[in-house]
Amino acid sequence: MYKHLSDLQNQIDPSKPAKKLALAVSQDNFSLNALFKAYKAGFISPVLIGDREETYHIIEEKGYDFGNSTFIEESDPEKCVEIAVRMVHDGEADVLMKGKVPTPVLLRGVLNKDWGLRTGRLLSHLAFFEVATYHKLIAVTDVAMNIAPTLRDKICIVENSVQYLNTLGIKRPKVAVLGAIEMVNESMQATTDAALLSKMNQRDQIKNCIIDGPLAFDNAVSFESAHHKNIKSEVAGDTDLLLMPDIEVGNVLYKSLVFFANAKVASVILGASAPIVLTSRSDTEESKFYSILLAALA
Ligand code: COD
Repeated sequence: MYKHLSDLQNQIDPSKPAKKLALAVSQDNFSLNALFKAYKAGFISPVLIGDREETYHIIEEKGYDFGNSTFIEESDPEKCVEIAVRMVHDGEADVLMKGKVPTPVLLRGVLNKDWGLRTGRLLSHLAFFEVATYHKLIAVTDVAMNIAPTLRDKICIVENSVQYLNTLGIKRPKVAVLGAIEMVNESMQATTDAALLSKMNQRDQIKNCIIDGPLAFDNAVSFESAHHKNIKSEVAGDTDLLLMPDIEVGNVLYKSLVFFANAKVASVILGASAPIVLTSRSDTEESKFYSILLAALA
């Protein structure tokens, strides 16, 4: 069981070579800070793609030495994305990272039919939160990529996430499918989807996890709340993964945890041919570092 994001660093195998990471639009202070930390820790070898003057201004100001790392000069952000994505597509890099470029621009590059990172699977975003008031790391999906997932999309989102959690050694993660209430209400799509996902899991259509839902947020994360409502569930109060009904709920929860609960967060995009580090501008340097770590572990 992981309690802290820092516990994940023990999963890095120091005997394995560093993963090559392509940073698209490298003139980004926070990304470079986190990347330098990952480079020093030995698990990342960066390729910087961006505006030379602005990137080197940051690097020199901070006194960073990236050794023999490659730098590719390109001042147009969309072209930077294309270069970085193509490198990963062609197997010249193992991980893609967003620098100073809007998320949809990077994602459209990733989804490009000719040189993108499509695999035929749905791509989805997985975030890990370290919250002082919860007894272990809690994963949340999807708060940043899929806007209004259908039932079919939710199956893929759960499968991407469960596969990743299994890789981290969390053998049968407990998945709570969130709704506003814990009863099925046919007027609330989130609750009917949740019930179907639970049944599919019981019938082994979705494997390697335990799914329960609908659960309201309080019963998903608190034994007392679940007990109070007389909910009998293997998941309630001990959730490893929260499945969001849509991007708005997910994004508001993400930001509430960070801004109101002082949570630490790290995230990764799964389902592509390589892991993608897609942090938001407001994420701290520490958060970006742990996101790079998650991608290196994928
Ligand atoms: N996985 C795999 N393929 C996908 C996915 C996905 N998650 N999303 C779209 N596609 C494929 C579609 O099947 C289609 O072939 C093609 O990509 C284009 O699909 P559209 O028309 O839906 O694509 P876009 O370009 O309009 O939108 C894709 C985005 C990922 C850019 C869009 O969904 C988006 O803006 N998501 C939210 C990103 C965001 O702003 N996050 C910030 C929150 S902090």
